[in-house]
Amino acid sequence: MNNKIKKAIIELNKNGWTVIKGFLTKKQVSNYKKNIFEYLKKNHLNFKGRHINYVGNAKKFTDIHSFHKLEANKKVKDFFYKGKIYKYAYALLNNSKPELRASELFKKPKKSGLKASPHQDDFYWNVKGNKGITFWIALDEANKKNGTMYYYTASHKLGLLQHKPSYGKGTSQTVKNIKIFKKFKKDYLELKKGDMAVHSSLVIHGSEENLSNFNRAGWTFAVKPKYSPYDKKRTSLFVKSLNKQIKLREKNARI
Ligand SMILES: O=C(O)CCC(=O)C(=O)O
Repeated sequence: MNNKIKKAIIELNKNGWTVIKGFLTKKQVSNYKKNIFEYLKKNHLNFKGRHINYVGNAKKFTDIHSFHKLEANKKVKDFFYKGKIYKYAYALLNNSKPELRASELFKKPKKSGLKASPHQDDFYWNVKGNKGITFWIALDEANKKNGTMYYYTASHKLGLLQHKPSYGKGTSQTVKNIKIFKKFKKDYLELKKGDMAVHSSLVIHGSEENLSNFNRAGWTFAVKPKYSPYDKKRTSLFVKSLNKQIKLREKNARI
C-alpha cells in the first residue's frame, strides 16, 4: 500500500473526509470531461425523474444541474473497476471488495448551480452498516466562490441521523436537527482540476449555490462494500419521499 493511500485511510477515519491531490492530470480531466459532456449532450433527454435535474424548467444541456446515472455508461464503469480508484476503494473499505452503486455528475453551472443541503449520503443509499464511501473528482476548480463542498469535520462519528425532505433538486434529504452542526468545524474544500475528495457516507456535507462566473463540475463514485446489502425498509421510505418531491416539482413546473 502506498503512502498516499495510508494517509487517506488515517484522515478518512479521523475526519470523515480526505483529499487526494492530483488524482488525475489536467489532460485526463479534460478528456474525461469531454466524454461525459458529449454523452450527456446526446442522451440527457432520455433521462427523467430522479436521474436528472436542471436548474430551471427548460430541459437544456447547459442547464443540467446534476445527473445521477453515469454508471450506465460502460466507459465510466470501466474507469472505476479497471483503474486506480478501485485500489483506493478496496483499501479504504478495509480490504473488502467494492461495489459501484452509482456515478453522478454534479455539474453545477455558473450563475445558477443549486445548493446541496447538509446531508449524509447513507440516508440516500440505505446500505446496512453505513460503511460506504464517495469519491468526488473535481472537473473544474472548486472553491468558496463557486459553491465548493463543505464538510462538518468528524461528524461521521455520530452515526446515521434523522433527515427530512429538503425539496432541493439532486439532494432531496437534509439533516433534521440543525443544532448539531454547531458542534463541528465546517471545512470548505479548495480543489484544483483533478484533485479528488473522498468522504464517508456518514459525514455531514453539502454545498452552497454557484452564483459565480465559473462552472463547478464534480464527478462522483458512490461505493459500498460488496458484502453489505441494502436495507429494504429504509430504501422504501426514502424512495417514497423522493418520488413525492419529484411529483411536486413536476406539478409546480406545469403551473
Ligand atoms: O457536488 C455537490 O455539490 C454535492 C455532492 C454531494 O453531496 C455528494 O457527492 O455526496
